Amino acid sequence: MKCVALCGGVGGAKLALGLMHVLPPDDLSLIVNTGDDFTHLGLHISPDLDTVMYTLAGLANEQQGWGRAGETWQFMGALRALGGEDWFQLGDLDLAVHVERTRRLAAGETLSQVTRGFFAALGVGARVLPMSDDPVRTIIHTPDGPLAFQHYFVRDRCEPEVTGFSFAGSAQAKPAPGVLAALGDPDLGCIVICPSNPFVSIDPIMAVPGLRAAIQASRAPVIAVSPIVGGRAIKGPTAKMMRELGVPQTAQAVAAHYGGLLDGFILDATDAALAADLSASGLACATAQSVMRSLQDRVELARYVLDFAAKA
Ligand code: FO1
Repeated sequence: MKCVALCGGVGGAKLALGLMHVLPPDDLSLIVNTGDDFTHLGLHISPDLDTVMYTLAGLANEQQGWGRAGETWQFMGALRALGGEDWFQLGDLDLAVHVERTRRLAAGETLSQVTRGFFAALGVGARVLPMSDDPVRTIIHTPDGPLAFQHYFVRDRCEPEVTGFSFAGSAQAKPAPGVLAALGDPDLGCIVICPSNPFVSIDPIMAVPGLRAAIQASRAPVIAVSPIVGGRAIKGPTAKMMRELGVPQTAQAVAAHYGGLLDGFILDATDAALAADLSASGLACATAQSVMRSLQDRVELARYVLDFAAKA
């Protein structure tokens, strides 16, 4: 079955890995959020593309949720000794990706071309597409003014109260090459919205002109996996953001956030009662083991999502 998955940070990369193990490489396209991207120390950093790359290549530091396993921090130590900015940790192995991506972009390559080159070099077969090759930057709005995403997420440790989001550059951004073709493929069997943060991992993708319409126009069922389990986010600030936005921290609220896009919604087994309520409201729901700890969990959830889509 051909599948397109929309993914952001850690939760998205985990399910993407499961999908990669279940589907032949040509049948899986990942559309990855680039709203977290920023320039730091003169380097172009693409965190969600890197989290997906390291995860699919088996190089990820899984406990940390970002960066590489077996990392060393000599560069950061030397940078700190010089009085350089050290709030954003760049490991010695990870640094090679940022330096080389920055060099290739400066030489005129697009983010898609750089991504294709890196994934080929690391032996990852899945088709991984940035949502856009144009700059889109997630801005976090707070009572004290707007914050760049990484300043909110890393420097300020997600502590500021969130009052809203905007995606700078989205109005001028075009879907990256291959994105609309993947979503418009007549043989597409499923569009998966991974259990990523709806606000800062999925909404930036939807903000790229043409993407939401392409998803709506597709005959393929759109299946989302809830990032909220039992009222809590599996990882990251999703539940805190919902609370601050006055949105109930429930899987139902996530389904409502995606509105009419969804043909199906998968909740964690602990939210079975919610699933019954949602099904009664007309949204096809199912429950599964959605907290992915092992590779087997990722593979089984991926298989479950695809089976659910086949029946939707
Ligand atoms: N997240 C942190 O919480 N602290 C860091 O120091 C940090 C460094 C970092 C370096 C490269 C990279 O690709 C990601 C990094 N992240 C870090 C994660 C980053 O903030 C991502 O945007 C989040 O994972 C959300 O997607």
